[in-house]
Amino acid sequence: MKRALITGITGQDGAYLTEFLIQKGYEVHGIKRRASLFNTQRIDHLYQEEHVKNRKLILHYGDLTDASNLVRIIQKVQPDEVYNLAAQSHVAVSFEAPEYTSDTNAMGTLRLLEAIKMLGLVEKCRFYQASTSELFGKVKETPQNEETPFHPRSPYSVAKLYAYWIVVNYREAYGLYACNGILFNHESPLRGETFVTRKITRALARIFLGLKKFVSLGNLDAKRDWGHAKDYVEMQWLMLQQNNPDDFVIATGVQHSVREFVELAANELGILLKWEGEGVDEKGIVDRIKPSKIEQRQNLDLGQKANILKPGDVIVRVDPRYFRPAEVKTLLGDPAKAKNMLGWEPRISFENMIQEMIQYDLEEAQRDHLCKQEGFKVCNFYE
Ligand code: NDP
Ligand code: GDR
Repeated sequence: MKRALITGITGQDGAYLTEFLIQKGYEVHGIKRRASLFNTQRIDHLYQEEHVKNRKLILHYGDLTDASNLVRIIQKVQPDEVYNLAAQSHVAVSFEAPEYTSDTNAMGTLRLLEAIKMLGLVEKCRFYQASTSELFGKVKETPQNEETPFHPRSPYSVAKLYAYWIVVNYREAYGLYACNGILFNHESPLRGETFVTRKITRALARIFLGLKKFVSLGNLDAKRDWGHAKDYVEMQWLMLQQNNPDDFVIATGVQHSVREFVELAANELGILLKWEGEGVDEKGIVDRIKPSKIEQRQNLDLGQKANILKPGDVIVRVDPRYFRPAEVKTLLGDPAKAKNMLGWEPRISFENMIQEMIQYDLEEAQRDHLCKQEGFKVCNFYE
């Protein structure tokens, strides 16, 4: 039985990858951070109590900023494959916490690689690094592939650039089987609530149920190549199953703007939007409600919801708080190498992904709606 160690197991990709590897018959070990509240919600359904024999998922406390603890865990686990998914992964936050972001995303990667080398596991252990399309930043050519020059635009991506090259270096210097997956944005119902896609689906679902009036967003014209996380974790595994290690761009090859994402998500709820204003005055205004779509949602007991929203209501506002000091305006990937060499095709369409995210967030919002109706306090979440 193969043994995998996943850093960042409590995150979006960590959860999907754990599920995937367990299905493949792996024993999965994960590093979780000590937090003052539980932070394992995304993988709780896979967890088994300590006394269960032959457990498939085993968690270890740890942190990428603590080298001795990484050495201890790797020594104990003796992994066949390490997936380094842990990161301070929010680009905007990296401008506010640049040093911590660099320590985790750049030095954390080095610490893992050094631990593998020091423990004499270079022959046994394969290494996957969560690299990113943010490396392309201020893009030099479109679409971006493995040969496109990098120009990172944030402390997050500068740190990931170091991680990218130190992985290449350990491959060339020590013969470690190590791969960079240069993944473009990938989303799902498990996406963190402050990334733009989940922020939109979550907010629109809450607006739809009358729990919130409007959502504040930043640059609506930013364009991304958005795929589904479930499709992308399969790639992370595939990269480690080849004869030779290599780096791969993983993307759909299709691009949408944040504005289009908002429109499609709203449409999924039966809301047609029109846009008014420009720059920081820009607003998304309810133009029409589509009764047929609302009917589709009758199972959620939303009969009266169409009345909560009416044409003329402003449900999206642009707020300069969400503009970034240096923006990545556009990203579009060319996944030809992964398609040819790994035989990979994304399966879940952009539209189906939005549908799934809206459905999930509607169910969450409905729970809060019921609580509110019963007189319980509903938390106002940060964005
Ligand atoms: P998430 O933000 O959902 O998850 C990040 C994970 O890293 C969490 O488990 C988090 O723990 C953990 N973590 C953060 N800091 C540390 C630390 N110092 N020590 C140990 N663990 C830490 O990210 P995703 O799942 O979306 O992304 C996975 C990886 O892929 C990240 O490295 C990201 O930068 C990269 N990436 C993501 C893309 C995407 O579109 N999702 C695209 C390209 C690259 P906790 O739960 O406690 O916060
Ligand atoms: P990104 O994802 O920065 O691409 O990094 P995010 O969803 O945060 O932003 C995408 C684009 O949307 C614009 N935007 C907003 N972004 C957020 N978060 N909140 C807003 O209100 C908002 N309004 C507009 C942003 O300016 C940006 O242009 C993600 C992370 O998962 C990284 O870890 C990963 O490396 C890259 O994707 C690929």
